[in-house]
Amino acid sequence: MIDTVLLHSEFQKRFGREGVAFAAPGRINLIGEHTDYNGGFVFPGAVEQSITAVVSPNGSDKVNVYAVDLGQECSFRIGDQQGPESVHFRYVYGVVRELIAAGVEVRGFDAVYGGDIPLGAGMSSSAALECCFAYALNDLFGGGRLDRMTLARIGQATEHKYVGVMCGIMDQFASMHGRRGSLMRLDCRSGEYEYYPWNPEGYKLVLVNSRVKHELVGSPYNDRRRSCERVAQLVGVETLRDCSWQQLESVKGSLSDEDYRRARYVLGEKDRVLTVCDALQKGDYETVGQQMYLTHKGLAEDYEVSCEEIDFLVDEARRLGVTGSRIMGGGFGGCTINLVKESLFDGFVASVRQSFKSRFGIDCQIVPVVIGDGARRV
Ligand code: GAF
Repeated sequence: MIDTVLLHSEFQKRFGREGVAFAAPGRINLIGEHTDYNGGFVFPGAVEQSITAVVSPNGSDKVNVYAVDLGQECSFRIGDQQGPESVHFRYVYGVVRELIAAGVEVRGFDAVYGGDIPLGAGMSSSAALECCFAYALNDLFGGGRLDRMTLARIGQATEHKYVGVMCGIMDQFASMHGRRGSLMRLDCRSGEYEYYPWNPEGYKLVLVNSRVKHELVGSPYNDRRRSCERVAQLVGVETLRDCSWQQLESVKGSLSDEDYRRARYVLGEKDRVLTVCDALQKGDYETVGQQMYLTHKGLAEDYEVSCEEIDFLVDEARRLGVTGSRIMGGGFGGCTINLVKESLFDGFVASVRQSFKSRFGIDCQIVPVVIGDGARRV
């Protein structure tokens, strides 16, 4: 987590008084990728890397925020109908507007924020930013009235209406509901979820960040969602969660090859999530890992959200005996998530660093995974 002392002192320097600190984390996802907006299951966990904000009401109708990591500031009035142009600050603006629409009387405030979630790595730094402000403003102006799921939906609505990414609920859900040491299985159709203690004896999870910038704003992410919606409509179901293999085959002739392959990936991923849940109950991490590789194959070949650098990282993982590896998150760059036997861990990290550097001339970033808590006052 970023040094809160530093944020407090920056706040004091800029605004001449004390503020209150809040944090919300990024996330990993073990399996269940691009299933959330298809009404399916996801298996995320919050991580320790977070966005932290020091916030205090200022008695006016003006919001003044300063992003330490960017060295940029922004001001807008609460009633402003347009909001800032910079995408980064639109996350804060959107959360303010959505909280007001949900009945929280947000007034002017000052804030300083920063974080340690690698940007563009597919670890949901934008969801963490939304959740941090949603949690903080609901606490300061709403007496904590809105529950965590409502706050997660406020973050998601911000992406949809103010940023233009038609994301599912996984990232904001994970950032709001994370619990130290546990992954969560969320049914994105019903909103029901369960905590799964994550203690894979003899194995470790580690992310390898390709540093290929993953950017969902303006990316083909929305096209993937539209493909799925077209297929669901043709089959006559609300989402692909309710589409069987038979139903998909029955409409194959009326689908473009691309839409067919997108839906084929989603149906396969639904099955894989259930296989992984079953394997986890039995402590069978080898099966978990095999399913991760299969997810990667589907994401690369059918869903087409991988890239050369990420495919290289997954191939290297396989070559080095890693139990499971795949691209994580929305895709188009970012990280791989790897399930590695402890005995192979050091060798894997050293080899992948070296081979990635010699192939692409880039230092990949190794990000150890520690499953942490969700949004909170700190
Ligand atoms: C991104 C989105 F924000 C999530 O909602 C989810 O669809 C994910 O991509 C893919 O599983 O992180």
